[in-house]
Amino acid sequence: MHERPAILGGKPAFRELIDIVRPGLPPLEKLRDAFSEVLENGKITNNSRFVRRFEQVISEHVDTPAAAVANGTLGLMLLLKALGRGGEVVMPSFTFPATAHAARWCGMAVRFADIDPETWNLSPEAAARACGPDTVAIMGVHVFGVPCDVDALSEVARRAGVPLLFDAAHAFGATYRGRAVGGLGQGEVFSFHATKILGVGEGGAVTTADPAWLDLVKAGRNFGLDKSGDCADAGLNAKMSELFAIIGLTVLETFTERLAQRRRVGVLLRERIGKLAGLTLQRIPESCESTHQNFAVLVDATAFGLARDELHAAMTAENVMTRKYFHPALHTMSCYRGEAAQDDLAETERVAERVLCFPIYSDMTDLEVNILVGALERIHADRGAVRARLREKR
Ligand code: T4K
Repeated sequence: MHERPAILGGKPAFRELIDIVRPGLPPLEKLRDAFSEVLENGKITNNSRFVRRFEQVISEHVDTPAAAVANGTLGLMLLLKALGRGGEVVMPSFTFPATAHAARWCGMAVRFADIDPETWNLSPEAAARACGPDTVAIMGVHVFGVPCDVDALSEVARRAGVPLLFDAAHAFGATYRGRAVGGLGQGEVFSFHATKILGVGEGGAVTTADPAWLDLVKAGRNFGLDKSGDCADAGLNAKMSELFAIIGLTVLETFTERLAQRRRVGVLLRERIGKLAGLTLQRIPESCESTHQNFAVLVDATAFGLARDELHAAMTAENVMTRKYFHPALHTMSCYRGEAAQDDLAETERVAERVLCFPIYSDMTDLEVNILVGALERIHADRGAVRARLREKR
């Protein structure tokens, strides 16, 4: 007889809970010299040597000038503030709240447009429909590290006469038609949160080829102070810490290898998990290289035999952390429900109601992949009994 899923009394797949994310932080000895230098000379913040070096290396990676910031959310706010006016920003609702919150904090309205049913990224057709006289920007999100349809969105933005921006929080290292994410929109924003592929703790970067925007972001991260000591606008304190920049520089030394490892793990998970009936993978267009920031599937309750939340409960019993990124969709959240015009967001709702993310790390071993997939297969094989047990528990 095959082993039973943990939810039916079998042994959990993992002895202890495995996190959805395992940051790839460097060992202390790699950081010691630079940390000591900073702790001894006291230059721990205010865009000193390591932050400046970090943003230089980031800009070399993406071939676009960069400004380091304290986190991705503040980066989004500073980029939107550089547009300099109110109006409406067209964006997907299938994203992390930070994308919309940034616009809200800048006094801009949010106009949600639907996503592509296969890539789960902002649909160019829906974005075109959502653009109107108040639109001041289109903000795509490279969801889970899969680049948006940049060419089609560029055309929509060109026709609407507004800039195309990207929330690239998940996508440092991703490419679109051989070009690095970071240089695809007129402005893009990375997150270097601990959970991200280039995770430093807290951090982010705004990349833009527009020198005026770059100056505004750089002034904006430092209270709005310009070189003459004047504040043309009310800025923020969005400076990155030197200590996080040191971690970032050290992580960057091995970033290319880690990204390649992660892609290998991503492809393996896709091959294995994609075979199970009722689980749909995010489409990665051939022209793109994803970062595999998150490994997400859509769970079709009928075809898989369990609904998304049932699978989540069964995986939790196996000591596997899963997450519903991004559920609930933003337009259903209390703070956006009242937002004026709403498009038809049917695909967003379909995806948000079914999505489930599984652990993925650059250093995930083949054994870990086997154990994880094995648990999933056992749950699928016993889906009828699993469902009955979960219903009893309710
Ligand atoms: N745009 C998009 C599309 C985003 O996804 C995000 C952030 C942003 C913008 C804003 O960027 P930042 O302002 O954050 O730079 C996490 C992150 O806090 C957030 O950065 C991220 N997206 C979002 C998708 O996920 P939680 O609430 O899910 O994290 P938490 O604390 O539950 O941890 C998740 C997993 O990570 C666990 O397995 C534990 C592990 N972990 C977490 C932390 C904080 C670690 O191993 N180490 C850590 O230090 O939000």
